[in-house]
Amino acid sequence: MSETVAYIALGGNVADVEATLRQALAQLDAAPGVRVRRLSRLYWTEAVGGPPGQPQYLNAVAEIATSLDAAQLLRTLQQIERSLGRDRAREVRWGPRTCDLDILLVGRHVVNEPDLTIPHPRLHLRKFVLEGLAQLAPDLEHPVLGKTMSQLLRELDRPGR
Ligand code: A4P
Ligand code: MG
Repeated sequence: MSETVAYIALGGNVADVEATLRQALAQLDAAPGVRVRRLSRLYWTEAVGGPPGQPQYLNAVAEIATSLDAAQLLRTLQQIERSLGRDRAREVRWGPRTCDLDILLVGRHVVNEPDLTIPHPRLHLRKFVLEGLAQLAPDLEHPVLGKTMSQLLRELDRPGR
């Protein structure tokens, strides 16, 4: 079966986030059709958006190899989020959460469905995602913007340029 390399963003800011993110990774690696290949370092970041005064987030990016298509991968991630106690019905947009798993990139695929956008629509705007991506894959090109992950990160470090 053919495998695609994909990148997943992990983030959370409630309870013992490091333990939660490590459980998420273990579940991801155990899911049918998914292998975790590499993990960026785990890093603390200031909350972006959402209600004021949220605690910092712990973020990381995982590189996986998968035989799932993007929709199946999204369902797998949402199942893991639920099993780790995430309850979307009680959440504020961009507010505190135990574990958020987002699909950043799936090979060079471009998906524009009502419930799934790949590359992740805010990937290039967010340092908390690009830091991990640029660590794992600095020369990887964004399939729509045509810039590498390290270029995108540099551009965020120099706003207005
Ligand atoms: N969806 C569409 N495209 C994707 C994709 N590529 N990956 C849909 C995952 N999901 C995707 O997501 C809402 C809907 O997006 C899903 O039903 C899915 O069909 P969600 O996880 O329920 O809600 P969310 O996470 O609050 O929304 P979203 O848009 O993923 O939020 P963001 O933009 O990821 O922001 N600050 C720091 N420092 N670190 C963080 O990790 N995270 C957020 C969440 C805000 N601020 C943060 C952080
Ligand atoms: Mg999400």
